[in-house]
Parts: sequence; C-alpha cells; structure tokens
Amino acid sequence: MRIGIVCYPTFGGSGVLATELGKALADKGHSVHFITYQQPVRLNVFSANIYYHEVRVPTYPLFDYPPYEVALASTMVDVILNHDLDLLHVHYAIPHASAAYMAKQIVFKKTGRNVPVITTLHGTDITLVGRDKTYEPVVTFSINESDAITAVSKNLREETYHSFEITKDIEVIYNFVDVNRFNKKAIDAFRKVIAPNGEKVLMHASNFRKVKRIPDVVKVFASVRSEMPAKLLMVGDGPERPIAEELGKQYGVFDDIRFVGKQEQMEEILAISDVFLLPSEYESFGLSALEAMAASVPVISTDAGGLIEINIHGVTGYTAKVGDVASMSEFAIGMLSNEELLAKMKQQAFDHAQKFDIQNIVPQYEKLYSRFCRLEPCA
Ligand code: GMT
Repeated sequence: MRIGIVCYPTFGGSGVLATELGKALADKGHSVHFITYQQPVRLNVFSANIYYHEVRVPTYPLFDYPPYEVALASTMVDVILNHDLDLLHVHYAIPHASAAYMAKQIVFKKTGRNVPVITTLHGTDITLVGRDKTYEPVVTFSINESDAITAVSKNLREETYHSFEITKDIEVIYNFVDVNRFNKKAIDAFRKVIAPNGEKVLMHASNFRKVKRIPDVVKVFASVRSEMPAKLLMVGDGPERPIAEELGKQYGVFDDIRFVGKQEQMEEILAISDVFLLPSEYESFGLSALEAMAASVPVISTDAGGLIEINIHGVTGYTAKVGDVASMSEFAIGMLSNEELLAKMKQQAFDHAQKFDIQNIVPQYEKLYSRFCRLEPCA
C-alpha cells in the first residue's frame, strides 16, 4: 500500500513509534511517505520504500504564529495527489487529525476520492493539551471524523471516551518494540566509564517535563545511593533538568548522576543499566519502559495510566502510587541488593516485552489498513 505517516519528528514517544512503524512497513514492501516539518530522529536509514516530505511554513511579518496546520494540510494534499496515497495515518491528534480532515475534504472536492484517515491517539493529545477548552471542540470533531481511531493502551481509550464525546469505536493497538534491536550485550568499555567500580546503574529517559516527576527520580536514586554504590544515568533533556541538578546537589549525589542528553542509541545505554525508573504522573503507555524491558531492564514506575498494562508489579518490575518515593526506593533497594531476584526480574521483563514485539503489533496495523484497500488483493 501507499501510506502517508504524519507525526512529530522529535524524540517524543509518538514520533518514535510512528517512525519505527513506517520503517517496519517499508521493510514489508509498503511505500511509506513521512509528512512532517523535520526529518524524524529515528528515520536514520535509507530505504527505497521510504519518502520524506518536509512541511515548510513560510513566515510573513503579519504572522506572530505561522499557520503550521494550513501548511501541513496543503502538503498532505500534494503528497496524496502526487503519490496516489491509499491512506493517511496520523499520530497525535493535535493538529494532525484536523489537518488530515482538511486535506481529505480538499482531495474529495478535487477528485471525488475519499482518502481514509486513521488517527492514533498517543497520550497528552488527550489527557493534557487536547482537553484544554481552546482545543477541545476541534479535537473532538477531528477524532470523530477519522475513518478509524486507535489508542496505544486500554487506559488511553477509556480516558478518551471519558473526556471527549466520541461517537466511534476506538481500537487499542499497543505500542511496540523491536526486541531484537534492544536485546544487546553490554559494551564493557562503556560500563567501565559509567560504573568503574561495578556500581549498580539506574536509568531514566524522557523529555524531562513536569509529568515525568523528575524530582522523584533523583529522590529514589538518593535513597538507593545511601544504601549501596550506584550511578544514575539521565537520558534526554527538558525543562526539569535544572531542578534535577539542584536536587542532586542537595542530596549529595550530584557526582553520581550523569546527564547524557538526547541519545539515539538507547539500546547501548540500556544494556549497561540494572533498573529503569519512570515515576510519571501519567503515561498512556510508557514506551521508554517497554524499551527498557526489551533490554532486560526491570522497571520501577508508578501505576498511573497505561503503565500497569506494560509493567506488571512483582513480575517485570514494581509499581507504586504517584509520588510514593518511599515504596519505589524500597523496591529498587530490594531488587538491587539481591542478585538472584534481580536476575529473575530481568528475565521476566524481557519475556514480557516479547508480547509487544514489532512482529506481533505491526500486522495489527496492516490488518486495520487492509479494511481500506482500494484494490484486491491489497497491493
Ligand atoms: O510524553 C511524552 O513523552 C511524549 C508523548 C508523545 O506523544 O510523544 O508520549 C506519549 O506517547 C507515547 C507513545 O505512544 C507514550 O509511550 C507516552 O506514555 C505518552 N506520554 C504520556 O502519556 C504522558
């Protein structure tokens, strides 16, 4: 099929997932057209089946806010017409679903063709930004106008029904991970640089926004550090970083924290980690936790949102209530000070990640697409 994928090109989970999906579909012989304002970070391969269409947003002195959505919809129209796309799959509702609605109407007016639009809801487009009264009417309308709607967890599906007047069925297609890619042996030299004396390595990865509760990461680490030699790897960057640094100093653990910035080679960093911390206020899914599990790293997270669908308490790691730093610390210390338990949890985390392997999930999207095939058998 010829599939248009619209996403944010940044390190955020929705962009990562959309890019990995596009790459997997291209590997399976589909033509995949990425439509976004910048080369997606994970689009780091060459494939004859992958096309990239940059959305240019011309500026003009009158525009305090250049109209990205208009430029996006116009680019979608061009790509649909020039490449005869079979469907558009948009990731993250705002503003992608409404831009797709606009593009669909324009193509219909021009050609009489109804291009199917599939919207995948990812999280904050529903639970945070989308609920804002400024956006809500357009978000509700454009979700309802989509030909198919998917959510990345059962929790997100329920949240969507709860917060918006959705008149259609929302299907759950879980996020996925390429287990083969993440199932890596640790690079000894790298481990020696980070933990030269065999310290335990804790890790957190995110965009360091408030919802991630970065201070809780540092507090849990400080508790662990008071019991054993340990290091904390902070991957990513964002507004809460200065707070993490400040807290690290306050707790006297600053020298044991390494901020490694935004990284593409997550598998190499995960391979030297013993525990992954994700104490978020909310996660629709928690793709970073799944990537950790695929690398045999157990997860200590909150039980918020869809996290409990991914991280099984006492099996793949542990979950605690939001803000319950004491329990999360206790779980981390318990696991890190018991080699047998740690090895068992690592294995169980890895085993559970298989359920979300790319090979199991991508066919679910293909099956969804095939409902909209124009040709039989679906090309
Ligand atoms: O919150 C982020 O880290 C970014 C955001 C995004 O859309 O890029 O992530 C959301 O989508 C991810 C992929 O489906 C999920 O794994 C994250 O849990 C979700 N974030 C939240 O719900 C806060």
